[in-house]
Amino acid sequence: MSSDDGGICSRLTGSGLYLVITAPNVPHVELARAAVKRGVSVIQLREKQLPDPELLELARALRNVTEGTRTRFIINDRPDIAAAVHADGVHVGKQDADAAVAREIVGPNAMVGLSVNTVADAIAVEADVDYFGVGPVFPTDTKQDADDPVGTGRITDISRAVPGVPIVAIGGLEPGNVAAVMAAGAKFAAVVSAVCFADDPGAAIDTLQNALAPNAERSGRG
Ligand code: TZP
Ligand code: MG
Repeated sequence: MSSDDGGICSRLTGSGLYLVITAPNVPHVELARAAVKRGVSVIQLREKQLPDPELLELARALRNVTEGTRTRFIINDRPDIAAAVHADGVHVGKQDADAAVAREIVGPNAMVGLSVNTVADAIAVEADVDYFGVGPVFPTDTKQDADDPVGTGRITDISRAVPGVPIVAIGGLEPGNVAAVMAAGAKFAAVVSAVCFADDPGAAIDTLQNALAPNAERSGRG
C-alpha cells in the first residue's frame, strides 16, 4: 500500500493461466511443480475439507515450490494460513473474511482477491482488493453452491466499470472458451477441473496455455 496515490500496489499484474488446485488427480506438489515449470501465472490452493494441520503443511509445501519463481501463490478462504506461510495472497468470497479484514491479516504487501459477480459489488470494494474473481462464467459441476452463470458479458461490464482491477474469470473454462473470456476483458483464466481432473495435467496446462496465447503473457520458467 505504498503507491504514490496511497492505493494498493500489489495488484495482480500480467495475464495468463490461474490454476486453482482442488482435489487433483496427482499429488498437489507434483501438480504445482508441473505448473511452475510451464510458467503458469498463479496457483491457488483451494482445499476446503482438510484439517488445519494438513492444510498448513500443504500450503508450506506449495510455498516452497513457488518461492523464487514467477508463479504467484494464493490461498483460498484462509488469510491466517496465507500469512503463516507468507503466500503471495489470499482469495476470499463474500461468505469468507471481509476483504478489509483479510487485508489486515495478510498485510499490505500480499494480494487480496475477492469474488464479485455484479458491477455494483465491484465498485463497492474496488479500493480494498487486488483482483476480482468473476464467475461462474459458464456452467460448472465443480462448485456445488455456485451462483447462476454470468456469461462473458458480465466480465466486460465489470472490466469497463472498474478498469483498474484485473479480473480472474472462473467457471466452466476449458481450451475452447478461454480466448473468449480474455477477449471479453478478463486478465486471467482460472480453472479447476480442466487441469486437476485431467489424466495428464501437464498436457492439459499446455493445451490451455496454447489456447490463451496470444492473449496472455506467460510467467516464464520458474
Ligand atoms: N468459483 C466459481 S466457479 C468455481 C469456483 C471455485 C469452480 C470452477 O471449476 P471448473 O472446474 O474450472 O469449472
Ligand atoms: Mg471462499
